[in-house]
Amino acid sequence: MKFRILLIVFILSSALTACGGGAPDAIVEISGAWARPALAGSDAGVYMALFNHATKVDFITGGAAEIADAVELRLVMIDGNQMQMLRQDQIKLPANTDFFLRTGSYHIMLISLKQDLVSGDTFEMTVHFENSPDASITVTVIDQ
Ligand SMILES: [Cu+2]
Repeated sequence: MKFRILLIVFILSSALTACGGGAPDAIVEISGAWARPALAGSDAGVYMALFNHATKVDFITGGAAEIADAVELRLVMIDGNQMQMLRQDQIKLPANTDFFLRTGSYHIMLISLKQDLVSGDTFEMTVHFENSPDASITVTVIDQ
């Protein structure tokens, strides 16, 4: 009898562990997504906080936005007083921790905007990951 109760407890706890307490087993949470004001035809960086809740690394592999011709991953490199943006195939998200896309570092670049980005506006875009489901996010245009 005691053994049976232990067995049930074991099965329940395994089920909870397997699904991470109710969340899918691979999930990246995104918050505070923003972009600077920009004119149609130009490019704009998108910045955000990500939290990889998984127990293994994940990677941002790209994105999609209806308001731009293309979406690329970039890294700003400063060499002396030269600033370069290097295209990245992916951006690594360490397991179970925060990672920030920010100015002067890793970011998502919207290429050739189809519309102006005006302070206070919002737009939708999708971020793709290696292991997690696509994330649909709302980006706020902030003049900062
Ligand atoms: Cu850029």
